[in-house]
Amino acid sequence: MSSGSPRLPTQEEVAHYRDNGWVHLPNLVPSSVATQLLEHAKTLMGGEAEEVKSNKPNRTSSQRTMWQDYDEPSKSDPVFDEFAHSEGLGHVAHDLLGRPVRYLQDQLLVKLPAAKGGGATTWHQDMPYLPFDRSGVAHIWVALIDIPAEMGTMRFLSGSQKQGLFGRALHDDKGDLTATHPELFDECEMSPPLDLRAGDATVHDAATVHFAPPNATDAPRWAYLTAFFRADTLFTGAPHRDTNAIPELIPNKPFDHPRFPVAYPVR
Ligand SMILES: O=C(O)CCC(=O)C(=O)O
Repeated sequence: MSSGSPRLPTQEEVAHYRDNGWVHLPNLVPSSVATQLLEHAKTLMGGEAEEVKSNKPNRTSSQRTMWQDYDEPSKSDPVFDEFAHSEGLGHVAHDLLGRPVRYLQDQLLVKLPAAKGGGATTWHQDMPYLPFDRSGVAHIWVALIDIPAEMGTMRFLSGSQKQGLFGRALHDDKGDLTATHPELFDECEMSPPLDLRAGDATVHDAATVHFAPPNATDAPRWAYLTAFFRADTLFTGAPHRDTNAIPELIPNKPFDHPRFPVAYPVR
């Protein structure tokens, strides 16, 4: 991988993350690293992200418009493997959470132009989907190209991570959180539209309510997500695609398994 580990968040950025449940990290990695990851993403997914490798049978029709997604590129591509499992990236998650962290997963999330069928990522939290007994999960979402707001950068309800959990909003027949919990949009301030440069990131807590508008440009939006969680989290035993195939995981025990290594501090 071309030189350049992620930079660490500043004290102000850490404070912003803990207070608001999200933070914008300009230049988290050099743009050359983003460009290298983009090249490898295109090799895996095709130049227009026409290859979708995930197979999620319980996905709703609205969910299918949100992204062309490719799960776990780090399993098949050494450049993603090196980046996702780097000590430097674990260190970023550690500093934001203020605790030792384990690696959870990675995913390419490409939002197609609205004119080609791409839709909004509807308002949701990630936490209700996870088989974890406690909060403290960071999603690091890196722009692999320049992503202006109109291409679909995320918006967050600041402070919503402190309000509780509001259900599996991506699957709720009643609609997303604007329909089921409209009060949240009065109680929490919405983050501003963000223009990201290649190599910039947003990081959000899995309990933070978030959304991304449809991609109003004519080019695909290329983003790469890695996720980290508190190393002392216990497994609840609930079904999840990242844990279903791992019989060694025991409910009410930590995730002591090579699939979920402690990313920082590395012993
Ligand atoms: O890429 C997107 O549009 C949304 C990503 C997201 O929901 C997440 O990272 O938790």
